[in-house]
Amino acid sequence: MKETRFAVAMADAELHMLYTCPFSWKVRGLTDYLGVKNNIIQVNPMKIKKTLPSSPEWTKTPVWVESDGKIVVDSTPIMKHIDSKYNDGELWKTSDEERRDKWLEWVDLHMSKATIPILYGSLFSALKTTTRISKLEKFGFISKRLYAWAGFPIMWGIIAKKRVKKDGRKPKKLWHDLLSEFTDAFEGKPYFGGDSPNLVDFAAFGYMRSVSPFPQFQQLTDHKAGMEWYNSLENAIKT
Ligand SMILES: N[C@@H](CCC(=O)N[C@@H](CS)C(=O)NCC(=O)O)C(=O)O
Repeated sequence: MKETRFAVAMADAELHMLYTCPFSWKVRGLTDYLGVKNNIIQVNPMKIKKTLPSSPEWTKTPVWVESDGKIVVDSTPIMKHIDSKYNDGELWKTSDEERRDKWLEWVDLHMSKATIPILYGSLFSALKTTTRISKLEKFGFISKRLYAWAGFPIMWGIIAKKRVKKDGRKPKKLWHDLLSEFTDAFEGKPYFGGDSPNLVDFAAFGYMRSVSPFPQFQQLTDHKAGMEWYNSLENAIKT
């Protein structure tokens, strides 16, 4: 279903993304699942404002550019756009719009806030994260080194500490609670969307997927229901 649909569609849409950006992964998981071919433009994190095609009005990743030049911004609207254009809106259709909308909002509100604490919540994990990010992202020669060493005290000391304190839970506990709450809403099915995933699944997947290149991901792997969902979605995306 996926390949044929895209075979007739345009081949050169662009996804401007940061490799470690959770919002970018919401879109990337979806395009991979649907088989929507696109050029992935990995943005230099230090040059976002200068290089994004949506700049200066919108200076955040992800940004989606259609082959006709139409620019779509903001991860959730991008997901809806892609599903509607390449998939007849199948992943957005539901018999219970209230449930879908409520949970999409929940995912965007809560899961988005859980990535920073787990990645930067302690000084050591912050160091591991910035070092890894400096390797994964497309930095320049100097900014790569600067980011790895100067980035972690900032992320830990200023941003993550405040978030962890505000929530009150350890980052691992926060993730486990969120995964339980989310998977409990599946009503006995393998996905939020039922027997197959829908856009709410892909939104949640993006947040979790963005943590996966980091060693802290290990802290999530003992959440049974969460991992079952994550792994089966990952397999569905690959096949
Ligand atoms: N609501 C936006 C948030 C996007 C966002 O905050 N992206 C981050 C990277 S993960 C970014 O580009 N930050 C740069 C900035 O805020 O200047 C979405 O869902 O796409």
